[in-house]
Amino acid sequence: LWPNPNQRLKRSGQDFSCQLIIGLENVAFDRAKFFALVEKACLAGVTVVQYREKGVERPDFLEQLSVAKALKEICRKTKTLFFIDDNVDLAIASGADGVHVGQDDTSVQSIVRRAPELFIGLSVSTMEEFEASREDMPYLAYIGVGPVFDTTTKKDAKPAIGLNGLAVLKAAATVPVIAIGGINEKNAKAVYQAGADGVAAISSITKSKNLVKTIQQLSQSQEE
Ligand code: TZP
Ligand code: MG
Repeated sequence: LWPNPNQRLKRSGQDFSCQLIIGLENVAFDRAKFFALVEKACLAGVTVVQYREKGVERPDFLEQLSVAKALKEICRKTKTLFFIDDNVDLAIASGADGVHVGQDDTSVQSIVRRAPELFIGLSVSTMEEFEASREDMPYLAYIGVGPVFDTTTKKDAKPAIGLNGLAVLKAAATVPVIAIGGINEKNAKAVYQAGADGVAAISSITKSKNLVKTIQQLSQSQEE
């Protein structure tokens, strides 16, 4: 598995700090709204778009591929990183920059073997999961840590870990920590104060009434 291309890319200074996670179900399958929202969010300063289809009504692979290719084009134009949730085939086929996986998805090691050029993000909810993923760390662009707060968006979300849980995982982490779960304009500051290097959000962005302001607040970093 060595040398590690992800580490090489990581050193080129990519910014994973403000991630919009979105699928068609998050905008009630309104495609016009979906693409307009993503483009506006990219222009407003989102640094990563992660395409994630989870619902029972989710489009089939070919339809997801056409959506993903259109998203990739928006991201290319706006210099935004483009990730796919879970699906390594879709990430490869759409020319994505990265793939985000959970603890029960395709293993990090197998992604590195198959598509060494992809950035990889991994969800970590507990210290136990962190310990179990230690050997993956050198291959990761970031870990997604949470849910920090209660979320209604992910039906099978694990229990919220709170700001303390986030701080504990940040203290152990050797890669950027991207906080997720119930993060919004109001609590983002506390999330950064607890040690997050960045945030990922679905509802606070997709339901925002003022995208520019929301993304400004989600992007605030520790130096403020
Ligand atoms: N993983 C952990 S919580 C979550 C995911 C995908 C959902 C985040 O959605 P929201 O609306 O930002 O709480
Ligand atoms: Mg997953």
